Amino acid sequence: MRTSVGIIGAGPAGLLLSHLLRQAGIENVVLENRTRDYVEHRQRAGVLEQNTVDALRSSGAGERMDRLGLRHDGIELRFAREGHRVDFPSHTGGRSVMVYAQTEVVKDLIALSERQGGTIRFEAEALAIEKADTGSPLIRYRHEGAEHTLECDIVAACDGFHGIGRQSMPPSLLRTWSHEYPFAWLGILADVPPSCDELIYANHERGFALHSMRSPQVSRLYLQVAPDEDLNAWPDERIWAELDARFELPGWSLEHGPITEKGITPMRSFVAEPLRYGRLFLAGDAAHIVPPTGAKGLNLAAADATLLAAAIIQAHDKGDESLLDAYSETALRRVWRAEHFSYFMTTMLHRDPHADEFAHRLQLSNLRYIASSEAAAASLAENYVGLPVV
Ligand code: FAS
Ligand code: PHB
Repeated sequence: MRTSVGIIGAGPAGLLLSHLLRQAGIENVVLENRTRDYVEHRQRAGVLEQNTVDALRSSGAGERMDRLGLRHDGIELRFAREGHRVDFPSHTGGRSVMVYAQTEVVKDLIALSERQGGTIRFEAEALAIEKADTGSPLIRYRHEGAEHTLECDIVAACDGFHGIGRQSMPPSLLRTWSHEYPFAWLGILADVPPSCDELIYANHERGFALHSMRSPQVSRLYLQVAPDEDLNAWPDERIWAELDARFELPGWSLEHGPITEKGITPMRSFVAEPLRYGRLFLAGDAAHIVPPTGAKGLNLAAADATLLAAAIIQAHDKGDESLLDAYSETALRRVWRAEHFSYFMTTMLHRDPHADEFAHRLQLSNLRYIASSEAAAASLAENYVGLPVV
């Protein structure tokens, strides 16, 4: 089989890239090793920054998001038994975020591909990327028990942290940086209306907690736990008791309800450079990972897809490869900004079990500064809603 762009991975990066290329009339094929049902129900991100909202809307993929998504104009920082709201529009010229789960974005993009004659091969495992340093790269993949070859002009590895894309870069070319955190997140979905209209990020001496949501009927909540935490040690009652303790605020209480899903997410920062080798390009988690405290994972994937799509379209329509040549440097400038913001939010809000009381008081000082300074609040707001994709 032959196509213009071979895309590995039907996550946000691969699906948005495929959608944007199809809108521009550029043929592409997506190879996804999991089933459609699996990728549509894999619980991950919950917040879309302004750029992602704009990209979905402007490309005709935002109708259901605008119908079901929840626009959020701020977040609450909760610490020392106080709550302080950080407003977004007043600090960012009207920009905000949308609470709309990654699962829903994936469903919308797959449904659009199906309606518009796109090609997504599910249960198709990419085995190798070959000839990336030539004008005719190819992807070897297994589908329905047989091995196949997909010949392309360009390969986009949108195959996540454990995919083959990054591993297909020459080791002599690739440089990586990583940082592990001494904690993880225990996340739950609960059939109970959110206890607050907005997200609450809580710094408590017992540890970090996050109040988020999926709809007016479903809450999404997270607790900081040890990196090797045993999920079996967390019955529902213990989870609710710990959340109550960490969100404590006079006159406020957390609504409890049936927990329908629970899981533990490790925390790491990771960046690989460069994002290109010949006709092979990396996008999304294949190239970088952020701790979810800054709600940047999905949004970085979407920004990479937007940048890479624009570069491929310009090369295809005008024969001008200048954006393709600049893709790695342009994307990485944004990646490192999001890495810093995610590290900043994570280290300000989580209790490092190895840190001393001095570190904790620095955290409280930083939180009080954001709560009392327009400049500090504006800096958090503009990073949270997402700096323009340039
Ligand atoms: P993805 O990992 O989403 O997609 C890659 C796809 O490639 C997968 O479907 C995979 O099956 C496929 N693939 C891999 N190898 C393949 C092969 N050889 N052949 C074919 N297909 C292959 N971010 C937040 O902002 N907030 C959160 O709360 C949050 N929670 C998370 C929880 C978990 C458990 C994880 C792992 C991540 C979380 N993230 C969160 C980050 C997450 O949203 C990612 O940033 C986002 O999924 C990145 O999208 P992609 O780059 O498309 O990668
Ligand atoms: C979520 O709703 O899953 C969510 C929201 C904000 C974050 C991380 C996760 O920072």
